[in-house]
Amino acid sequence: MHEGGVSKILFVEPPRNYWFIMGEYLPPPTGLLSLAAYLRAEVPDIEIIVVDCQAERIDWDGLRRAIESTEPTIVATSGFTANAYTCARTAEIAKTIGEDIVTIVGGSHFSFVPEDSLTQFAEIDYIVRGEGEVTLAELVKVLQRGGSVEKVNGVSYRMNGNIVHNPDRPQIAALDILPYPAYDLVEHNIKRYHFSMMAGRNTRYMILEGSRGCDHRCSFCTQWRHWQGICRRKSPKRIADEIECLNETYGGVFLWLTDDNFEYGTRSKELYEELRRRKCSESVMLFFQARTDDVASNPELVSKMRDVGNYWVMMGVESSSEERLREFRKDITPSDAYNAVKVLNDNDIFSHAMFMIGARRDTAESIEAERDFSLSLGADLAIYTVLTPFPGTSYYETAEANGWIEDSNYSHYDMAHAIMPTETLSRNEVQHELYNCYKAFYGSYSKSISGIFSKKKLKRTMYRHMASQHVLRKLRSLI
Ligand code: B12
Ligand code: SF4
Repeated sequence: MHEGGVSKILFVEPPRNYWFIMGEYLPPPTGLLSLAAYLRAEVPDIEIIVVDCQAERIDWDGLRRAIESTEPTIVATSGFTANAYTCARTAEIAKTIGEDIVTIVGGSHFSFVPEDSLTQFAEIDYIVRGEGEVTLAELVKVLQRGGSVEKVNGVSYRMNGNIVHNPDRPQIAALDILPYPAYDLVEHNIKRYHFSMMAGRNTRYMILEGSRGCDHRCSFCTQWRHWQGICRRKSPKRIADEIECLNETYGGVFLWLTDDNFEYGTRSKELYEELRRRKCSESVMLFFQARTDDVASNPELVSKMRDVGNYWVMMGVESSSEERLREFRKDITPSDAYNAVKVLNDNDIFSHAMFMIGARRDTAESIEAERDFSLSLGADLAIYTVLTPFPGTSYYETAEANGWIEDSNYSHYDMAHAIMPTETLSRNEVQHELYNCYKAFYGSYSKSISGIFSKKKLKRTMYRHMASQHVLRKLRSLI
């Protein structure tokens, strides 16, 4: 259809709202940069441009002008569920500028609902499902040089009025073969990337991948399914090399590992050995997401990672109820949470605990118990979220089959909007309970004062920033 004409691809990070619960931030578009790097290596004759609307303060009209002036033959963008409409709008703008511009989207949302998305959004030509690098490169080659799209595994598209889903593509065996994300394509923006609440407005924030996938099977989580139930890890040497490159070449200091489950037990010894030999470990602030059981059972390794720059750990505590944890298939206990927070606090690592309310059997009483539990843990930060039925999760299948989903506006699927009622609470009451959780955590005057004047620098930064962000007021406006 578009044979022979492809020569310029524009990767777009569209205008988006930030997640107000964690204050103000500006993240680099790491997923797009990873795709761009692989494409550049595989299809050297294609011109690649990345436009990051947030960093460049470009609104929708500005994006239109950017597409007009760059005259791309392909526009590609990425989104998870809460961002799905911004991807469709990007594709729509491209199509109004030129019907021949090929539009491609990917990411964890579109991968799970390709049929619905192609039905709903006529402006999207191709959906790349699952891992993107190899599929995108093959698709671009076919579009550019001719060939049969039917042979490109991992793609969904329309053909002769039907929607076609080519077979899934096997994933890359070893992640170390991937080139480093193409941060050079956004070099002019790098000084702008920051995460105010976590590291301050002037600390350079960058994101890097240490692994893809997870060996666990939590019912509310899209990640393990997105990566075909397999966990692949980069080697410790490769991760350390990337950390060093981000720090020394680009000045990255606050470095967020995308790994959904860092796994101290299986990886930190070697990563520690790699990092302790490098100068960058003295200046980076590493952020990990980890499981409470793993942190609790590996205090020595946690302590070692602190020595090489791991300052902040976020853990999915989820609930104080054994029953709820079983329902979530989370495979942890509430006492893991106490032990894990203690390990982090003892090692002067910022302890960040995530909780989830709004499960089907939650009541006002059970949520109050969860609130009390969260306050008793002693974590530096508690973030409360609402159980959200993301397409692709097993929870979604149950919720859909039982008719629990009351809001199908994907832009509300940000874990701050209540999407479902529980057996005893209306959706609005769940929303109110979320507000009550934050009020309990941030609302007390004495807690805020002790946070603002805490001995821990990160805690002071966090409380000072959050005090200026009016999170409670914003949450109240959702009720
Ligand atoms: C870093 C991160 C953040 C950062 C910055 C994100 C950003 N750039 O905006 C912050 C902290 C701000 C954040 C916020 C949120 N996040 Co977040 N975040 C992540 C995290 C950890 C890493 C993202 C990343 O860079 N991955 C690495 C890249 C390479 O992977 P990828 O994006 O999946 O891309 C690959 C493929 O999917 C595919 N692909 C993707 N896009 C495209 C596009 C094309 C054209 C093609 C061909 C292929 C393709 O190819 C890529 C390479 O193989 C992911 C979890 C994860 N491990 O991915 C969660 C994740 C994306 N976040 C999630 C959520 C829910 C949120 C929040 C809504 C709430 C919350 N509780 O955190 C907010 C919303 C923010 C907003 N309003 O936009 C969920 C999304 C679930 C879903 N299905 O919707 C995830 C998956 C976490 C999870 N465990 O569930 N997040
Ligand atoms: S919630 Fe965490 S532990 Fe559970 S499957 Fe998802 S990434 Fe793995």
